[in-house]
Amino acid sequence: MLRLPKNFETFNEARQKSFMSLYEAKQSGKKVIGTFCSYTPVEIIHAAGAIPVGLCGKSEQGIPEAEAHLPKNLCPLIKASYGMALSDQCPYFYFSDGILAETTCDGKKKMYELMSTFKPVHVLNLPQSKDQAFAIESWTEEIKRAAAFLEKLFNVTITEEKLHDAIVYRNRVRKAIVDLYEVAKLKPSPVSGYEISTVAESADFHFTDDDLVAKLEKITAEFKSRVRNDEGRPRVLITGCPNAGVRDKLIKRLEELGADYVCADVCSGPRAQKFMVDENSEPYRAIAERYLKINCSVMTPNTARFDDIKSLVKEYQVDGVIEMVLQGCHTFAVEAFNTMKLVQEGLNLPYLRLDTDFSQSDSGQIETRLGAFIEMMEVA
Ligand code: BJ8
Repeated sequence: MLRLPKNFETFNEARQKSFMSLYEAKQSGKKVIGTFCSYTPVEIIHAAGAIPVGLCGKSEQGIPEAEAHLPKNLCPLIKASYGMALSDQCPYFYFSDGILAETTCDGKKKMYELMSTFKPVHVLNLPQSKDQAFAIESWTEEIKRAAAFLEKLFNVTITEEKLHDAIVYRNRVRKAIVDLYEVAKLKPSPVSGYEISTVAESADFHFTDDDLVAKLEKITAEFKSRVRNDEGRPRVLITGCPNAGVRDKLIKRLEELGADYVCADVCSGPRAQKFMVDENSEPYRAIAERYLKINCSVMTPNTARFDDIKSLVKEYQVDGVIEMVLQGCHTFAVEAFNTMKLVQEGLNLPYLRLDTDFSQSDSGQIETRLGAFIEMMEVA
């Protein structure tokens, strides 16, 4: 009989429900692998018979505990992720049998060293540049090495057939998520971007045997059937660091103030979800190729990100771009200079950069800047 975490009673209802579905999966013998990055090839986790679960910290919770071990000026995403794990406050980390981590930014890869003292952690060495010929070779080998870690951890064999089934399944889920995001291409979008992204992100916490794809397709159809009459609201693309930890003070407030959040150039958004794994090639190589297409600022150079922003602005009929940079994230902070140039000079659109963390202390200041930004945008 598995033990519930000691602070289980303090979880809110939604969290308790999601945790209980994972608890039941564990009771039935399922294994769980925690992940922290969009570069983690989840197909090998499925093929090992385990459930992948995204573990990134999304609030201030865990940060005080993390700061006992980590520098205060580190990125809040890293501190919250580590602190939640360390203090047993993350139900998903609690039930993870192991972690598939990656060498993305310096803060994360050094944090994993500390995390490995209380959970089995395997780190994939992600190439820092995807344009070099050796990148695809070494990344394919890294994915095979991670698969071997899972085989050993769970005493299973990842067959080519299981890997193929996992590839087909994840492609279907990705396609359903892209279709969901694309509801916001309608003008006006029938649903708020806050609502769309809430549903899209909840797909990461699907632990039951229900058909996730069917569920997403049903919600997408329902969203498309909605009618909204408030035309003339400016349409915004948000780019930069992952924004789950600042959703309320940024996305929710932006929409309450009168703009529509229609698109995200972030690693969990349509930009990365649109890449599929080739179902007809050698599976490890095909998986490696798919994940290396992700445009994250940890890569150098990362020029394809700017091509993506250009296409997304056009496809989603965007009137302005907001870049959110988390405190201590050097790669996105440096790259922001080029985003600003592209948006202001190349696309001739208003650009707003917000540097923030997971605290609420700057909510008022952000609200004032969002209000002024909305006034600058001209609705096409
Ligand atoms: S693919 S965006 S999830 S690395 S943790 S880099 S915010 S300093 S999260 Fe990321 Fe993978 Fe890229 Fe996406 Fe900066 Fe903070 Fe590092 Fe961060």
